[in-house]
Amino acid sequence: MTNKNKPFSIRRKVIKRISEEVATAIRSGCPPLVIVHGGGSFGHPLAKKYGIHHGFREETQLIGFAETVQAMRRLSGVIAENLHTSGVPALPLQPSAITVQKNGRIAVMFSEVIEKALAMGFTPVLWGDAVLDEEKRFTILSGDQIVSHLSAVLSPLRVVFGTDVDGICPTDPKRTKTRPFEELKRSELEMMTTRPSESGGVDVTGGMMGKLNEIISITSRGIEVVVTNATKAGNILRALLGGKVGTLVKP
Ligand code: IP8
Repeated sequence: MTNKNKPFSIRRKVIKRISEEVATAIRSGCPPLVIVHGGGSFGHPLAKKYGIHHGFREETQLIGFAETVQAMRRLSGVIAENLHTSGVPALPLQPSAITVQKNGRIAVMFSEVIEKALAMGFTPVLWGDAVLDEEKRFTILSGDQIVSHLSAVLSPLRVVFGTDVDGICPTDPKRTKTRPFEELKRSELEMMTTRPSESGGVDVTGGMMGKLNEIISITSRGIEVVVTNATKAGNILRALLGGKVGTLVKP
């Protein structure tokens, strides 16, 4: 949804198309949805510039933390507006306002508001954010960790990861020609020793490797995960409607 190599760049056409696919999925009977997006070219460059992911070290980082939170509000605002235009009642819920971490993992997340919003028919939207931390004072919370945490709370039928590659591949698809696995068991994912592809551009939360680790924890709760290429039209829609597109990771 952003160009990670260029700070504050939005891929408007991609956001618009994905919003329309989400709207079509909901109209076609997709169960209630929670949307979580990453930091892209809004969160990561600022987090890196001020070292927010390393924790609090000096006063000058405070403005950087605040700027990161604000940049993420701007990105999520664009996403929410596109969803609204498509007819989705997207409700932005700022993770830094409902979460405290402990050493980089979620210690408290006030998820009751998410559950209540879902029950009313809203589509809650959360995002990777800069958040306060009991040990590091503050740090970066990835969208992937939010998804993993919420899947324990909400027990979804399926989790869909929209990326810019075709699925989980044996080698880095951005460097070598390779095809994604159609299906993987969690045990196979755990055993995969080859280094997975790293996401391009600046990423302070572990790129594809961070995602795979969260996928392992989601599938360990009995929830299936689909990793698909969201830059290709129709994939998000098909994945939301239960189709096989990209890699399906079975518990
Ligand atoms: O892109 C990181 O979220 P992610 C959020 O899901 C920030 O890892 C603020 C860098």
